[in-house]
Amino acid sequence: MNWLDRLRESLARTRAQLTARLGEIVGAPPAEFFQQLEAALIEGDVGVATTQHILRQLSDRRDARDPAARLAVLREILLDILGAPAPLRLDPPPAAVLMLGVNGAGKTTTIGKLAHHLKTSGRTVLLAAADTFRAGAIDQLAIWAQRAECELVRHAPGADPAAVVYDAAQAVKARGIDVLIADTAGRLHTKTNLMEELKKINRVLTRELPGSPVERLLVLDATTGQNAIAQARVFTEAVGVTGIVLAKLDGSAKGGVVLAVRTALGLPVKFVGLGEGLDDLQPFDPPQFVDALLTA
Ligand SMILES: Nc1nc2c(ncn2[C@@H]2O[C@H](COP(=O)(O)OP(=O)(O)OP(=O)(O)O)[C@@H](O)[C@H]2O)c(=O)[nH]1
Ligand SMILES: [Mg+2]
Repeated sequence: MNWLDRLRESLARTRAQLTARLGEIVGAPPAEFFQQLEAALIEGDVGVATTQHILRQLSDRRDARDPAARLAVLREILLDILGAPAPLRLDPPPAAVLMLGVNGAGKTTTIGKLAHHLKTSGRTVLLAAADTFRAGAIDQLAIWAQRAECELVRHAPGADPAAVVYDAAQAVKARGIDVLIADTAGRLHTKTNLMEELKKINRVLTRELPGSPVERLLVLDATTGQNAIAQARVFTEAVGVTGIVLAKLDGSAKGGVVLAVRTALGLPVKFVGLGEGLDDLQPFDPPQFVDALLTA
């Protein structure tokens, strides 16, 4: 199956909710069309604010009064919201990627998949096991390092995560490795001390890799829907998020949260996770996404 088919399959449940409904209502009189579209978007977890934004844009467009043109106009509006693709900043090397997110969002799995993706595109990768908090977290990352065939810097469980990141930064500089990816402990975004620890890790990275791009990717679980927005706000305030990875889009009926993330936070979605395998991470492509969402 190619990437587009995988994406379409992953969005099947969101699409079933949205597109089937759109098909039924697209020829309806304007008032009814808008009312039904609003309900469909809210159910697809597009969020209230983003839904209102979409409806406002749509009602401002004269060409959307023609039922035959409605879907095409809607497509344009969604594309406008999502903006241009936002690739990872990795140059000049060594670059760092700090993986953030609440417990179980999909950070460690995303790191494994991202390492594989980067290696496939010809970059060398080193993983830093800076989740020293959860039992088993270091071994879990070690398994991914093996699968993706990349290097790993680890300390003992319970060690200072900032010290792991410090050693990893020295290692990428000394060995000429292109990308350092740091795992972090899942944390309740409400725990202040844990957020402070994250700031420290981030400081070490920027200090030890001067002049290097540091991506701070927030992994959001697509199945949590609107709650993801609240999480993103807190991480953004703590360390300044540079992009979103929307994990577990496969099987979620809430793919619309991609749009909410973009309008509510102004943050680009950089990758989507479509499963638990090495190949299941895809750079986010707005036109592909909108087509997979709207085309039955
Ligand atoms: N279906 C699916 N499952 C995923 C995806 N990404 C992660 N998972 C699963 O989600 C669960 C949690 O993933 P982890 O990568 O361990 O999450 P984490 O954020 O590192 O969790 P903590 O370290 O506990 O904070 C695992 O069972 C993963 O296999 C995805 O894109 N699709
Ligand atoms: Mg983890």
